[in-house]
Amino acid sequence: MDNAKIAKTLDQLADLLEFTGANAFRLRAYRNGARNIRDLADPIASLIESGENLTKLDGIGNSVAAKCKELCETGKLQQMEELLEQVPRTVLDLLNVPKMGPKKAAALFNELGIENLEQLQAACEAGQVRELSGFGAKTEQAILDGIAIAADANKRILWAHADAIATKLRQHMDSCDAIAQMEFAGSYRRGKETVGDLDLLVTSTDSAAVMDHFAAFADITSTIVRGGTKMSVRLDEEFQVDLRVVPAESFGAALQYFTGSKEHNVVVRGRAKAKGLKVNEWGVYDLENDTQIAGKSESDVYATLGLPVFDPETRESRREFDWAENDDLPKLVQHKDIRGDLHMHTTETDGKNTIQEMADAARAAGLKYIAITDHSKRVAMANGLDEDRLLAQWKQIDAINAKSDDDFVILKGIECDILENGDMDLPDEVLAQGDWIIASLHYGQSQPRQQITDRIVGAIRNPHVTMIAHPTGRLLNKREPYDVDMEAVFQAAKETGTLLELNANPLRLDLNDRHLLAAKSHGIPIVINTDAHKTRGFADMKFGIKQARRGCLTKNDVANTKTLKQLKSLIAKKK
Ligand code: DGT
Ligand code: CA
Ligand code: CA
Ligand code: ZN
Repeated sequence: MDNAKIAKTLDQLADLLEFTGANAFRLRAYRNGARNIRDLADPIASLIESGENLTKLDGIGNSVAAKCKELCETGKLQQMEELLEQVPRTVLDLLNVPKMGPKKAAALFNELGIENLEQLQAACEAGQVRELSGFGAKTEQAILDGIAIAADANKRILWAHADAIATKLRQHMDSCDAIAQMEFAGSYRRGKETVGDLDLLVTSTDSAAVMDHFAAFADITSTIVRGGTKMSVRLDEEFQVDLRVVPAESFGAALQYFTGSKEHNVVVRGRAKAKGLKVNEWGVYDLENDTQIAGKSESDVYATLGLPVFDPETRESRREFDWAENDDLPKLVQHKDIRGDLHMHTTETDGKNTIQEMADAARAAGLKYIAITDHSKRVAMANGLDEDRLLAQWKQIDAINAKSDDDFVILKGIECDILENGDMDLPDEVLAQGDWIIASLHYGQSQPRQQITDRIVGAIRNPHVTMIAHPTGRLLNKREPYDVDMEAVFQAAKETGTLLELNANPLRLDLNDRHLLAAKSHGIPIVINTDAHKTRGFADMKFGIKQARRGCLTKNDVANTKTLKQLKSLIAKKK
C-alpha cells in the first residue's frame, strides 16, 4: 500500500470518527499523521518491512504507527469496517462540499439524518439546513451552490492521480507476454486536468491471457464486465479502467478513436466522409468497396484523411483543424525547454526547505535560475514576511549569489498579497528593490465580480508587479475560481507587460487550458511555476507542462524557457 493511500485512509478514519463524536485529540493525531505521511519521501510499507520504528518519524505516534502496520499487513482497518456499519460511506461525500468542515457535516448527519449529497440538496431546498444552529440561510445557499462540485469530485480524479495509477498499471501489464503493443488513450492521454476513467488499449492474439493478467492487478476490487475484447474493472471501489484488446491491424484506428475527444472525432469522421471514406475504431475504409485502407498506426489513419498526427493534448476541436489547414500546427512546449522556476517558498514562511536547499535542488533539476517568493505578512498563518524580514532575506540571497561559482542565479522575489481593499500588502518602495514581484490573492475570494476584477487589475497596474500567480484561484474538485472578468485581466496584462502564471500544482493548474489559449492569442507571456513548498515540489513541473500543452503553448509563449538575460529584458518592459 502506498503512502497516499495510507494517508487517505487515515483521513477517512478521522472523518468517520467525527460523525460518531469521538474525542478531538484522537482525530487530530490521525489527521496529523496523514499529513506527515503524505510528505514522506520513503514508502511506509518498506519502512515497516525493514523493521523501522515508525514513531521516530515526525507526527507519527503509537496509534498512527499501529494503524499503518495494520493497513500494510491486512489492507484494511478493523475499526473502519466497524464504523462503516454505523455510518454509511456516502456521508464522506458531504465533506467534498466547499467550506463544509467535518463538524458541520456531522451535525447534518446527526441532527437531520442526511447520509448523502441528494438528501443534502433536498434538505437545503426545503429550508431545513438553515434551522440548524451554526448554519443560517447564507450557509445553506453556499452549501447548495457547492453540491455540484462535490458531486463532480466523486466522478473525476486529478490527472496527477490518474498518472500514478496508470504508471503502476503499466508496470503490471509490462510483464504480460501475450501483449504486443500497449497504450493509454482517453482523457488521460489528452492530458485533461481531471480524468473520468482510464482507457487502456493493447494488441494481442490471446485476449483471454491478457484479461487474466489484467485481472491480477492488485488494486482491482471488482470486475464490472468481461467480454471477448473488452473488460472493465473498478479500482478501490471507485475508479474505473476499461481494457480493450484489438488486432494489430486496428491498433492505430482504436488509439485514434479512443483518445478522443468526442468533439475532435466528429470532425475527423466528417473529413473522412467528404473523401468517400469511413473511419471507426477498426480502421479507415473505402466506402465504395468497404475495404480497409488504414488502421495499423495512428499516423496512417490521419495521413489517409489528409491530416497531421495532432498532439493528443490539442484534440479538443478548438483550433487544431484550422492550424492543420494552414499548415501552422504549434510545436508544443516540452519539459526540457524549461530553464527556470519563478514561484517557490522556503522555511522563512510555510516552505520545508531553506533558500540554499531549494537552489541546490533546482540546480540538480537542471534549472538555470529561480526566484524565491515567500508569502507577505497578510498571510499570517504562513508566517508571512514584513518589510524588515523581506529585506533581510534579499540580503541573504545577494550573499548566496555572490559566493556561487557557477552561473546559476537566485532572483529576489516575493508573493505579495493583494489585500481585500485592493492595496498591496507591502509598500512600493520595498517592492521596487526586488527582482521579481508576484501579486496574488488569498483573502476575500468570494467578493463580487467587479471588486475581485478591480483588485487584480489594480495589482497588474502596479509598476513593480511582474506576474500574477494562480490568477483564478480555483482548486480542482474543491473550490470554484473567483468570479473574475478574465478578459479585463488579459487586457490590463497586455497593456502593462505583466506576465501571468500557469501554476503547476496538480490541484491548481491555474490558468486553465482555455485561458492559456486566450492569453496566447493576446501575446501575454505565461510563466509555468511549481509554487514548490519543498524541494520535491519541483517535480510538479511536469503537470504544468501538460497543462501548457493543453493550452497549445509553444516554447516561445513561455517566459521561463528564456535565458535569464531574455527574461530580464521581458521584466524591464513592464510599465
Ligand atoms: P473521461 O473518461 O470522462 O475523462 O473522458 P474520455 O475522453 O476518456 O471519455 P471516455 O472514457 O468516455 O471515452 C474515451 C474516448 O472514446 C472518447 O474521448 C472518445 C471515444 N468515445 C467513447 N464513446 C464514444 C461515443 O459514443 N462516440 C464517439 N464519437 N466517441 C466515443
Ligand atoms: Ca476515459
Ligand atoms: Ca472509458
Ligand atoms: Zn505561493
